Amino acid sequence: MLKPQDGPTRELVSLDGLYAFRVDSGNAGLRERWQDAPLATPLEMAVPASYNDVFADPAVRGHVGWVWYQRDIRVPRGWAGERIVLRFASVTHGAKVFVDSALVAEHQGGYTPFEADITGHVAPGGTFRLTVAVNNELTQATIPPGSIAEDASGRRTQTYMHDFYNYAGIHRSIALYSTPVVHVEDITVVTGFDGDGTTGTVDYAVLVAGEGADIHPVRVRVLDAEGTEVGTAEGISGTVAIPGVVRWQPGKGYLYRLVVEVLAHDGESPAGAAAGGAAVVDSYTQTFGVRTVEVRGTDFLINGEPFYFTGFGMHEDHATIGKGHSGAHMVNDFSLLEWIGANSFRTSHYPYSEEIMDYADRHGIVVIDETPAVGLNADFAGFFGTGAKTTYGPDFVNGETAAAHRQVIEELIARDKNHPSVVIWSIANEPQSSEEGARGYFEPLAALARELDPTRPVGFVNVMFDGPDKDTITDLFDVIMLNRYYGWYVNTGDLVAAEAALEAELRAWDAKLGKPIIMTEYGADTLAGFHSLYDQPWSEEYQADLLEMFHRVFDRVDAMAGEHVWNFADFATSNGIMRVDGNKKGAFTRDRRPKAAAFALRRRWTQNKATPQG
Ligand code: GCB
Repeated sequence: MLKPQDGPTRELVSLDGLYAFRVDSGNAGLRERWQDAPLATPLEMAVPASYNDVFADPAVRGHVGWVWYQRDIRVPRGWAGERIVLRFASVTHGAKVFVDSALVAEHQGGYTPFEADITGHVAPGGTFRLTVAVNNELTQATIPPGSIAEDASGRRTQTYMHDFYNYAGIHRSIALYSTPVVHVEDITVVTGFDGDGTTGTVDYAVLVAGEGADIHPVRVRVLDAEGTEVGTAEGISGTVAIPGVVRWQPGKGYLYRLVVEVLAHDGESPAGAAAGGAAVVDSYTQTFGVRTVEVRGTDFLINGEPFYFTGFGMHEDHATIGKGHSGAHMVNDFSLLEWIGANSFRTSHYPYSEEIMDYADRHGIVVIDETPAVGLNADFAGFFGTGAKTTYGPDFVNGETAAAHRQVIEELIARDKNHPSVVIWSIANEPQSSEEGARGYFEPLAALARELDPTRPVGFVNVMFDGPDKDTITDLFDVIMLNRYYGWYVNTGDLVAAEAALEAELRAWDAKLGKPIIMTEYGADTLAGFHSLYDQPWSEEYQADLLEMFHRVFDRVDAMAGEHVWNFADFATSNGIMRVDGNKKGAFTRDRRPKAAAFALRRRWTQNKATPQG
C-alpha cells in the first residue's frame, strides 16, 4: 500500500492533533451509536499517541475494550471531482471509522495502514464529523494473541504472552488526501545489477485503478538523488537500466526516485497537456535503492558482499506517548544508533512507523522487518500466568489465528516491499517450534511470504526452549535467527558455564543447517546505577560482561552473520514479578541515557569494525 503524498496531481491534509476522547467503559458506544452526535466527554487526546499513560487515571490506562475519538474536519474546497481518501497509518488494534453516521472502514491489526475512499460521503468545501472507535482487545483470533477475563462484577482484564505493554490508540498519522479518479494504486520495484555490475536494473510494475484505468498510457522516469533523469520506460511494467548506478549500501542510503505518470488517453481533451506531451492524469513518486540481498551458504550478502548485522532489537516505546510516533524521538534513536556503531535493527515485535522505514532507507540502516506475530507460545504460560498447555489447537493458535497471521504478513509486505533497508522478513518472534502442529502451521506462512516477495530472505525468530535438537521448522527458512539468554534466564550469574553452552548450541545449529546465524536477542536486565565488583546480575558491569562473553563466542563461530542486542532501550511491559517498571535490558535507559554496556558496544562496533564485519 502506497504512503500518501502530495504532488502535482494530489493534495494531502494532516488530521493529526487533538480529538475529543471518550472511554467506553460500559461497552455501550456501538449500541448507542456515539458516532451520530458530538461525543459526551470532557477529555481530549492527541493523535498520534497511545492513550494509556496520558491521563492520571488508572481506569483509562487499564481499560479493556473500546475508546472513541472524534473531530470535525473540513474538506478542501478545491477537491471537486477528485477521489477523497481517509488514511490511517495505524490504529491499535481494531478500528471502526465513521464519517458522520456512516461506517466507512473497519480494520483489525494494530501496526499496518488502512484507508477508505470517502468521496461519496463528503462534499468539497464542507465539513464532516470523523469518529474513530478503537479497540485494544487481544484474543486467539488476533495477532498478537491474548485473552480476556471478566469477573462476576463485569470487570474485564486482559493477559497476553508478549513482553511489552499493550499500548493502544491512534499511534500514527491520519491523513485526508485527494487523488484523481484514475490513479496510481500500487507500485512494486525490484532491483538488480547487469553485466559487470555497474549497470543497475529496475523492474517495476504499476497498478492503475479507477474507471477506465486500463486505457491510460503509463510512463515512468527514474531520477537520481540530484533529480537528474537517468532512465525512462513506458507501460505498466518494464525494466529501466541505470548505467553507472550508485548502489544503496549499508551506511550509504543512496536513493533514486521512480516518477510514475498516468497519462491522458487519445480520446481525452488535451486541455491540461504540457507542451509537446500528453496531460498527466496522476503522478506518484516512489523512492527506491538499487541493491541485492542473497543468502549463500552461511553468508548473508548485500550487493554480493558479506554483511554482518550489528545493532538491536528495538521497540517503539517512550514515556507518555507510549507507541505513538514522534519525529524528535525517532531522530534521537537513529542518532544513538549511529553513535554506538549499529548498522541495523529488527522491528521487534511489529511493523514500525512508515517514517522510521523511510529514515532507514535514507540513512543506509539495514532492517529485519517483523510482523506482530509474537506470543504464539504456550511454553510461556508460567512466565505470563496464562493457562494454555499446548500452542497449536482449537483453544489457542488455531485457524482464526492463522488467518490473522496471513493478513499481517500480507499487509507488512504490501507496505514495506519497496524499502531497500528491509533485507529479511521475520514472520514471527519465538513461536512454539517443537510441538507437533508447528510445521503444519508455519509451512504455508513461509510459502506465502516467499510468494509475496521472492526477492528477500524469509525467517522467524527461534526461542531458547526449542534448540536445534527440538526445533522442527527452521529448515523452512533462509536464515537462523536466535534469541538466547545464556547467563541470564539460564546459567544466571555464571558466565563460564554460559559461554560453553552458547558455543555448543551455535555449533550444533551450524552442523544441522549450515545457514547464516543471526543472534536476534541476547542481553541482561540492568538497573542503571547499580555497580558490582562481582558477576552480579542487574549490575551495569554484568550486562557489559555478558555481552562481551557472547561476542567472544560469535567471533569463534564462522556461521555468525550478526548480533542484535536485546534491547536498544528499557521499555514498558505488563505487570509481573520478573519486571520492575518494565524490561531493563536496554543498552540505554528508557529516557535514552547510556548504561556501561552502551560504551562497550560502541567500542566493539566502531573501533573494532573489522572483527564483526568478518
Ligand atoms: C524474548 C522476547 C522479548 C523479551 C525478552 C526478555 O525472548 O523475544 O520480547 O522482552 O525475551 O527480555 O525476556
